[in-house]
Amino acid sequence: MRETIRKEGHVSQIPTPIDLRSDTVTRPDAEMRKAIARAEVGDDVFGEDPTMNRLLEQVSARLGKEAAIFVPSGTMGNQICVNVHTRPGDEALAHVQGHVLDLEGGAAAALAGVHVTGLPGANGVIDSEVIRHAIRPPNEHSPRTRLLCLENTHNVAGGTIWPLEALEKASAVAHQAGLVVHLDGARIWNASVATGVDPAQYAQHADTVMVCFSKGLGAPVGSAVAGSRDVVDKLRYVRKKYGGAMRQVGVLAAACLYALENNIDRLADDHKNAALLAGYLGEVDGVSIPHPVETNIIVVNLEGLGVTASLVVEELKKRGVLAVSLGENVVRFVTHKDVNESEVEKAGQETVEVLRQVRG
Ligand code: TLP
Repeated sequence: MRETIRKEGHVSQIPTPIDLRSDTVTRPDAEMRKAIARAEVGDDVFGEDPTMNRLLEQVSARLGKEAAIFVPSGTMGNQICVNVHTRPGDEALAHVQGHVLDLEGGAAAALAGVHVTGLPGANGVIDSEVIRHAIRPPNEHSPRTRLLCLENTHNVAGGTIWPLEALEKASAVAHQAGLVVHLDGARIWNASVATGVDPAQYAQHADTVMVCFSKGLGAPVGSAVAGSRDVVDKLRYVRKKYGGAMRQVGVLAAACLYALENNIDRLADDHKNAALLAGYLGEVDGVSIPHPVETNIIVVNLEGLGVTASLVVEELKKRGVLAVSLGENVVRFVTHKDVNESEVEKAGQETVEVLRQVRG
């Protein structure tokens, strides 16, 4: 892909970067834009947006829940659930690298008054015994452990998938102790395509499930939370408080419906491309890929090279490849519908060269 720029009277061709920073960078394609243009709309705060109502019916059906609510971002979806499931002073449990704990601006503490305790777990999967031990017995000194947040696929652990059985066990331990279970399923579609497990099978083990349309599915904006009717009514109230109740949202819902109907199966291509890229990166001495590449995310550890992630990200940028640093020595690459196989191959070749060059 190339784009044309005009500078001082010249027309020159510069390569468009191969953007592997996130699947959030995907843009609505021509067909999705047509669906957006055709959308029937109404005021969603009055519950009168027909396209939104269709989306919510479809989301709750796909996730096997009674009802669903739309939110502008995955972060808001997770955080309204934290708020509804807890009282100020309560404790929530999450993976130590969980999005809800680490990547949402401290919102659980700032907005819900909840502290989130991070639990270890290989590839983002927390063992049910670890959860059992972390749940505090009720007493007048300790915070009340009220909520368990799980993430499938797990972003920072490299897009890894919760085995259904492990999810069931984790959820059972939490429920037995009277906790509520929330599933951050921002990329549940990727987990489902990679395993063949229906999203509703994952969702059945959680009281609320947040899903995103704006990542690999390619919608410009939008996430939803599904759960019981009662919990969704409570979420509506908190969404309003957090500023997430919107008006003629049918234009967004149309994009999300289009994404659900057309862009799920093709996630398999992103997974193939991620495996392809991992193959290139794994060739370089000193570079390790600490988690299995099961979906569309590749987390690369550069400790063995003795160089920082930010240096590698800078060098890659000069060669037209974009990735993000997830820490001093960790770089993340994400494949998605706006990068094709040959671009991924090119990115792989450039990255191998950069890694060999910076190692000296
Ligand atoms: N993740 C983004 C960044 O925030 C890191 C990304 O580029 O991957 N849950 C999970 C598992 C996520 O990966 C994300 C976004 C969210 C929630 C939040 O979604 P948004 O960005 O819509 O608030």
